[in-house]
Amino acid sequence: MNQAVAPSIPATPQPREIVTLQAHILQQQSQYPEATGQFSWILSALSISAKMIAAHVRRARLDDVLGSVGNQNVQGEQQQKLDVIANDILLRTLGGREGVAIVASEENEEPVILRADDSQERKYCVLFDPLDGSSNLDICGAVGTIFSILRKDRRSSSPAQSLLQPGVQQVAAGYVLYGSSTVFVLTIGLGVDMFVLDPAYGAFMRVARGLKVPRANPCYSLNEGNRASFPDGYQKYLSWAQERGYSSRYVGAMVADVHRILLQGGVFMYPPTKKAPKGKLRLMYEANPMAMIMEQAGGKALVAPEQRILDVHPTDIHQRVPVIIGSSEEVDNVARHLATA
Ligand code: AHM
Ligand code: MG
Repeated sequence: MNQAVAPSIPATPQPREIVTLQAHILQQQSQYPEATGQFSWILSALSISAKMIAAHVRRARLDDVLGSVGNQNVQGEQQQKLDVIANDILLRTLGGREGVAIVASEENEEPVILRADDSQERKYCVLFDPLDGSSNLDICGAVGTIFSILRKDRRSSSPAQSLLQPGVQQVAAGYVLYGSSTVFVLTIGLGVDMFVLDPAYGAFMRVARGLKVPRANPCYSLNEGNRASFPDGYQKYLSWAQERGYSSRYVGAMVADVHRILLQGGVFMYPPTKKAPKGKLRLMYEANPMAMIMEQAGGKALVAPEQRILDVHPTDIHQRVPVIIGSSEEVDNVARHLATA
Protein backbone atom coordinates (compact mmCIF):
# COMPACT_ATOMS: atom_id res chain seq x y z
CA MET A 1 0.00 0.00 0.00
CA ASN A 2 1.26 3.40 -0.90
CA GLN A 3 2.02 5.53 2.10
CA ALA A 4 0.96 9.09 1.69
CA VAL A 5 4.02 11.31 1.77
CA ALA A 6 3.43 14.45 3.68
CA PRO A 7 4.22 17.38 1.47
CA SER A 8 7.23 19.25 2.78
CA ILE A 9 6.21 22.66 3.91
CA PRO A 10 8.80 25.28 3.13
CA ALA A 11 9.97 27.07 6.27
CA THR A 12 8.38 30.47 6.54
CA PRO A 13 11.15 33.02 6.40
CA GLN A 14 11.26 34.80 9.74
CA PRO A 15 11.04 38.55 9.37
CA ARG A 16 13.99 40.30 10.93
CA GLU A 17 13.10 41.49 14.41
CA ILE A 18 12.82 45.22 14.82
CA VAL A 19 14.74 46.17 17.95
CA THR A 20 15.48 49.76 18.81
CA LEU A 21 18.39 50.76 21.00
CA GLN A 22 15.84 51.59 23.69
CA ALA A 23 14.30 48.09 23.53
CA HIS A 24 17.76 46.53 23.43
CA ILE A 25 18.78 48.36 26.60
CA LEU A 26 15.62 47.18 28.38
CA GLN A 27 16.18 43.59 27.16
CA GLN A 28 19.71 43.65 28.57
CA GLN A 29 18.52 45.19 31.82
CA SER A 30 15.97 42.40 32.32
CA GLN A 31 18.88 39.94 32.56
CA TYR A 32 19.94 41.63 35.80
CA PRO A 33 17.04 41.39 38.26
CA GLU A 34 18.94 43.53 40.78
CA ALA A 35 19.31 46.38 38.24
CA THR A 36 17.76 49.66 39.37
CA GLY A 37 17.46 51.07 35.87
CA GLN A 38 20.00 53.84 36.54
CA PHE A 39 22.45 52.40 34.06
CA SER A 40 19.77 52.07 31.37
CA TRP A 41 18.84 55.71 31.87
CA ILE A 42 22.47 56.70 31.27
CA LEU A 43 22.55 54.77 28.00
CA SER A 44 19.32 56.41 26.96
CA ALA A 45 20.84 59.85 27.68
CA LEU A 46 23.75 58.92 25.42
CA SER A 47 21.36 57.84 22.70
CA ILE A 48 19.45 61.13 22.87
CA SER A 49 22.72 63.08 22.87
CA ALA A 50 23.84 61.18 19.79
CA LYS A 51 20.66 62.14 17.91
CA MET A 52 21.04 65.78 18.92
CA ILE A 53 24.72 65.93 17.96
CA ALA A 54 23.98 64.16 14.67
CA ALA A 55 21.37 66.82 13.85
CA HIS A 56 23.90 69.59 14.56
CA VAL A 57 26.60 67.86 12.51
CA ARG A 58 24.23 67.56 9.53
CA ARG A 59 23.44 71.29 9.71
CA ALA A 60 26.92 72.49 10.59
CA ARG A 61 27.54 74.59 7.50
CA LEU A 62 23.97 75.86 7.28
CA ASP A 63 24.10 76.98 10.91
CA ASP A 64 27.59 78.43 10.46
CA VAL A 65 29.00 76.48 13.41
CA LEU A 66 32.09 75.32 11.58
CA GLY A 67 35.53 76.58 12.45
CA SER A 68 37.07 77.43 15.73
CA VAL A 69 35.61 79.41 18.64
CA GLY A 70 39.05 80.81 19.28
CA ASN A 71 39.57 78.98 22.59
CA GLN A 72 42.03 76.25 23.24
CA ASN A 73 40.86 73.21 25.19
CA VAL A 74 42.86 71.62 28.02
CA GLN A 75 44.84 69.63 25.46
CA GLY A 76 46.09 72.90 23.92
CA GLU A 77 43.98 72.37 20.79
CA GLN A 78 41.64 74.82 19.11
CA GLN A 79 38.04 74.06 20.11
CA GLN A 80 35.65 73.92 17.20
CA LYS A 81 32.24 75.48 17.69
CA LEU A 82 30.64 72.07 17.29
CA ASP A 83 33.01 70.59 19.90
CA VAL A 84 31.51 73.02 22.37
CA ILE A 85 27.93 72.31 21.27
CA ALA A 86 28.45 68.53 21.50
CA ASN A 87 30.09 68.84 24.91
CA ASP A 88 27.23 70.95 26.17
CA ILE A 89 24.59 68.50 24.89
CA LEU A 90 26.26 65.58 26.67
CA LEU A 91 26.69 67.49 29.92
CA ARG A 92 23.05 68.57 29.89
CA THR A 93 21.50 65.20 29.02
CA LEU A 94 23.71 63.28 31.45
CA GLY A 95 23.17 65.96 34.09
CA GLY A 96 19.50 64.97 34.27
CA ARG A 97 20.24 61.34 35.09
CA GLU A 98 20.21 60.43 38.77
CA GLY A 99 22.70 57.62 38.31
CA VAL A 100 25.50 59.84 37.04
CA ALA A 101 27.82 61.09 39.77
CA ILE A 102 30.70 62.49 37.72
CA VAL A 103 31.17 63.43 34.10
CA ALA A 104 34.60 63.92 32.58
CA SER A 105 35.10 65.28 29.10
CA GLU A 106 38.13 65.67 26.92
CA GLU A 107 37.07 69.30 26.59
CA ASN A 108 36.87 70.17 30.31
CA GLU A 109 39.95 70.60 32.42
CA GLU A 110 38.30 69.27 35.58
CA PRO A 111 35.69 66.52 35.93
CA VAL A 112 32.17 67.87 36.50
CA ILE A 113 30.72 66.63 39.77
CA LEU A 114 26.99 66.22 39.27
CA ARG A 115 26.12 64.50 42.54
CA ALA A 116 28.57 64.55 45.40
CA ASP A 117 26.50 62.52 47.87
CA ASP A 118 28.20 59.70 49.73
CA SER A 119 25.18 57.44 49.82
CA GLN A 120 25.74 53.75 49.27
CA GLU A 121 23.69 53.89 46.09
CA ARG A 122 25.51 52.69 43.01
CA LYS A 123 26.55 55.62 40.88
CA TYR A 124 28.43 55.89 37.63
CA CYS A 125 31.05 58.08 36.02
CA VAL A 126 30.74 58.86 32.33
CA LEU A 127 33.79 59.94 30.36
CA PHE A 128 33.60 61.11 26.78
CA ASP A 129 35.23 62.72 23.80
CA PRO A 130 32.23 64.71 22.55
CA LEU A 131 33.40 65.23 18.96
CA ASP A 132 36.38 63.17 17.97
CA GLY A 133 38.17 64.08 14.75
CA SER A 134 36.49 67.50 14.72
CA SER A 135 39.00 68.90 12.23
CA ASN A 136 37.15 66.73 9.66
CA LEU A 137 34.04 68.85 10.06
CA ASP A 138 35.02 71.63 7.68
CA ILE A 139 35.36 69.16 4.81
CA CYS A 140 32.18 67.22 5.58
CA GLY A 141 34.23 64.23 6.74
CA ALA A 142 33.24 61.68 9.37
CA VAL A 143 33.41 62.59 13.06
CA GLY A 144 32.32 60.76 16.19
CA THR A 145 31.54 60.69 19.91
CA ILE A 146 33.31 58.18 22.16
CA PHE A 147 32.18 57.26 25.69
CA SER A 148 33.24 55.12 28.60
CA ILE A 149 31.26 54.26 31.75
CA LEU A 150 32.85 53.35 35.07
CA ARG A 151 31.34 52.64 38.48
CA LYS A 152 32.10 55.44 40.90
CA ASP A 153 34.74 54.19 43.28
CA ARG A 154 33.26 55.01 46.68
CA ARG A 155 36.58 54.47 48.47
CA SER A 156 38.49 57.17 46.64
CA SER A 157 39.42 60.40 48.30
CA SER A 158 38.33 62.75 45.51
CA PRO A 159 36.19 62.70 42.37
CA ALA A 160 39.23 62.84 40.11
CA GLN A 161 40.69 59.89 42.01
CA SER A 162 37.52 57.87 41.57
CA LEU A 163 37.89 58.23 37.79
CA LEU A 164 41.44 56.92 37.74
CA GLN A 165 40.53 53.28 37.16
CA PRO A 166 42.10 51.03 34.53
CA GLY A 167 40.03 50.29 31.44
CA VAL A 168 39.31 46.71 32.56
CA GLN A 169 36.91 48.24 35.10
CA GLN A 170 34.71 49.83 32.43
CA VAL A 171 31.12 48.62 32.64
CA ALA A 172 30.26 49.89 29.18
CA ALA A 173 31.84 51.68 26.26
CA GLY A 174 30.78 52.81 22.85
CA TYR A 175 30.97 55.30 20.07
CA VAL A 176 28.74 57.11 17.65
CA LEU A 177 29.93 57.63 14.09
CA TYR A 178 28.42 60.59 12.25
CA GLY A 179 29.14 59.43 8.72
CA SER A 180 26.98 58.72 5.70
CA SER A 181 24.64 57.32 8.34
CA THR A 182 24.72 57.70 12.12
CA VAL A 183 25.93 54.50 13.75
CA PHE A 184 25.88 53.66 17.48
CA VAL A 185 28.22 50.87 18.59
CA LEU A 186 27.85 49.63 22.17
CA THR A 187 29.29 47.06 24.51
CA ILE A 188 28.23 46.40 28.08
CA GLY A 189 30.69 43.55 28.33
CA LEU A 190 28.46 40.99 26.59
CA GLY A 191 29.80 41.42 23.05
CA VAL A 192 29.40 44.31 20.66
CA ASP A 193 26.12 45.44 19.13
CA MET A 194 25.52 47.95 16.36
CA PHE A 195 22.61 50.30 15.70
CA VAL A 196 21.86 52.69 12.84
CA LEU A 197 19.77 55.83 13.22
CA ASP A 198 16.68 55.55 11.03
CA PRO A 199 16.04 59.17 10.06
CA ALA A 200 12.43 58.39 9.16
CA TYR A 201 11.58 57.32 12.74
CA GLY A 202 14.26 59.07 14.76
CA ALA A 203 15.25 55.79 16.42
CA PHE A 204 18.43 53.75 16.50
CA MET A 205 17.65 50.31 15.02
CA ARG A 206 19.72 47.27 15.89
CA VAL A 207 21.47 46.02 12.75
CA ALA A 208 24.07 43.61 14.18
CA ARG A 209 24.61 41.61 17.37
CA GLY A 210 27.83 40.09 18.66
CA LEU A 211 30.05 41.75 16.06
CA LYS A 212 33.39 40.02 15.52
CA VAL A 213 36.38 41.77 13.99
CA PRO A 214 38.03 39.65 11.23
CA ARG A 215 41.17 37.93 12.55
CA ALA A 216 43.33 39.45 9.82
CA ASN A 217 43.21 41.89 6.93
CA PRO A 218 46.32 43.32 5.27
CA CYS A 219 45.51 46.96 5.95
CA TYR A 220 47.08 49.49 8.32
CA SER A 221 45.77 52.85 9.41
CA LEU A 222 48.02 55.59 10.80
CA ASN A 223 49.29 59.08 9.99
CA GLU A 224 52.20 58.07 7.81
CA GLY A 225 53.31 61.69 7.48
CA ASN A 226 54.85 61.23 10.94
CA ARG A 227 56.83 58.15 9.89
CA ALA A 228 60.28 59.71 10.26
CA SER A 229 59.65 60.36 13.94
CA PHE A 230 58.12 56.95 14.82
CA PRO A 231 60.20 54.60 17.01
CA ASP A 232 62.19 52.05 14.97
CA GLY A 233 59.81 49.13 15.50
CA TYR A 234 56.92 50.97 13.78
CA GLN A 235 59.16 51.89 10.84
CA LYS A 236 60.27 48.27 10.49
CA TYR A 237 56.65 47.12 10.66
CA LEU A 238 55.68 49.57 7.90
CA SER A 239 58.49 48.33 5.62
CA TRP A 240 57.44 44.72 6.35
CA ALA A 241 53.77 45.48 5.60
CA GLN A 242 54.55 47.38 2.41
CA GLU A 243 56.73 44.54 1.12
CA ARG A 244 53.66 42.33 1.54
CA GLY A 245 51.34 44.66 -0.36
CA TYR A 246 49.34 45.95 2.60
CA SER A 247 46.85 48.75 1.94
CA SER A 248 46.86 52.00 3.84
CA ARG A 249 43.59 53.69 4.91
CA TYR A 250 43.42 56.75 7.16
CA VAL A 251 40.42 59.02 7.72
CA GLY A 252 42.07 61.00 10.53
CA ALA A 253 39.09 60.50 12.86
CA MET A 254 39.65 57.60 15.22
CA VAL A 255 35.98 56.62 15.32
CA ALA A 256 35.83 56.24 11.54
CA ASP A 257 39.16 54.43 11.30
CA VAL A 258 38.33 52.02 14.13
CA HIS A 259 34.82 51.43 12.79
CA ARG A 260 36.24 50.38 9.42
CA ILE A 261 38.61 47.99 11.17
CA LEU A 262 35.85 46.57 13.39
CA LEU A 263 33.89 45.66 10.25
CA GLN A 264 36.66 44.81 7.79
CA GLY A 265 39.77 44.07 9.86
CA GLY A 266 43.23 45.62 9.90
CA VAL A 267 45.18 47.61 12.45
CA PHE A 268 44.90 51.21 13.64
CA MET A 269 47.91 52.86 15.28
CA TYR A 270 48.83 56.17 16.80
CA PRO A 271 52.49 55.71 17.75
CA PRO A 272 54.64 58.06 19.82
CA THR A 273 56.07 60.87 17.66
CA LYS A 274 58.56 63.66 18.22
CA LYS A 275 55.64 66.08 18.67
CA ALA A 276 53.66 63.69 20.91
CA PRO A 277 56.25 61.45 22.63
CA LYS A 278 53.56 59.62 24.65
CA GLY A 279 51.24 59.30 21.67
CA LYS A 280 48.42 61.68 20.85
CA LEU A 281 45.29 59.80 21.88
CA ARG A 282 43.81 60.01 25.35
CA LEU A 283 43.64 56.91 27.50
CA MET A 284 40.36 57.62 29.27
CA TYR A 285 38.29 59.12 26.44
CA GLU A 286 39.58 57.36 23.34
CA ALA A 287 41.92 54.42 23.95
CA ASN A 288 40.05 52.66 26.79
CA PRO A 289 36.56 52.64 25.25
CA MET A 290 37.88 51.60 21.83
CA ALA A 291 40.00 48.89 23.46
CA MET A 292 37.00 47.46 25.32
CA ILE A 293 34.99 47.37 22.09
CA MET A 294 37.80 45.77 20.10
CA GLU A 295 38.50 43.11 22.75
CA GLN A 296 34.79 42.37 23.10
CA ALA A 297 34.77 41.84 19.32
CA GLY A 298 37.67 39.37 19.56
CA GLY A 299 40.43 41.80 18.57
CA LYS A 300 43.37 43.21 20.51
CA ALA A 301 44.36 46.62 21.84
CA LEU A 302 47.89 47.37 23.08
CA VAL A 303 50.01 50.31 24.16
CA ALA A 304 53.19 48.25 23.68
CA PRO A 305 54.05 44.60 23.06
CA GLU A 306 52.64 42.58 25.96
CA GLN A 307 50.81 45.56 27.45
CA ARG A 308 47.07 45.86 26.99
CA ILE A 309 45.54 49.33 26.90
CA LEU A 310 42.93 48.09 29.40
CA ASP A 311 45.62 47.27 31.98
CA VAL A 312 47.14 50.76 32.09
CA HIS A 313 46.66 52.35 35.53
CA PRO A 314 45.88 55.99 34.81
CA THR A 315 47.62 58.73 36.76
CA ASP A 316 45.88 61.65 35.08
CA ILE A 317 42.46 61.82 33.46
CA HIS A 318 43.84 63.54 30.37
CA GLN A 319 46.87 61.25 29.92
CA ARG A 320 47.88 60.08 26.45
CA VAL A 321 49.07 56.67 25.36
CA PRO A 322 50.29 55.01 22.15
CA VAL A 323 47.54 52.92 20.56
CA ILE A 324 47.73 49.70 18.51
CA ILE A 325 44.25 48.31 17.99
CA GLY A 326 42.46 45.93 15.63
CA SER A 327 42.46 42.38 14.27
CA SER A 328 44.38 40.04 16.57
CA GLU A 329 46.84 38.85 13.90
CA GLU A 330 47.50 42.36 12.63
CA VAL A 331 48.13 43.70 16.15
CA ASP A 332 50.49 40.75 16.74
CA ASN A 333 52.42 41.66 13.58
CA VAL A 334 53.01 45.19 14.89
CA ALA A 335 53.88 43.96 18.40
CA ARG A 336 56.43 41.49 17.00
CA HIS A 337 58.25 44.27 15.19
CA LEU A 338 58.19 46.52 18.26
CA ALA A 339 59.49 43.73 20.50
CA THR A 340 62.44 42.95 18.23
CA ALA A 341 63.40 46.52 17.30
P1 AHM B 1 40.57 65.12 18.56
O1 AHM B 1 39.91 64.29 19.62
O2 AHM B 1 41.14 66.38 19.10
O3 AHM B 1 39.71 65.32 17.38
O4 AHM B 1 41.89 64.31 18.09
C1 AHM B 1 41.87 62.96 17.99
C2 AHM B 1 42.03 62.60 16.54
C3 AHM B 1 41.67 61.17 16.29
O5 AHM B 1 40.33 61.05 15.95
C4 AHM B 1 42.53 60.85 15.11
O6 AHM B 1 42.80 59.48 15.05
C5 AHM B 1 43.76 61.66 15.36
O7 AHM B 1 43.38 62.72 16.19
C6 AHM B 1 44.31 62.24 14.10
O8 AHM B 1 45.48 62.90 14.39
P2 AHM B 1 46.48 63.37 13.24
O9 AHM B 1 45.84 64.53 12.58
O10 AHM B 1 47.73 63.74 13.99
O11 AHM B 1 46.71 62.21 12.33
MG1 MG C 1 38.15 65.52 20.48
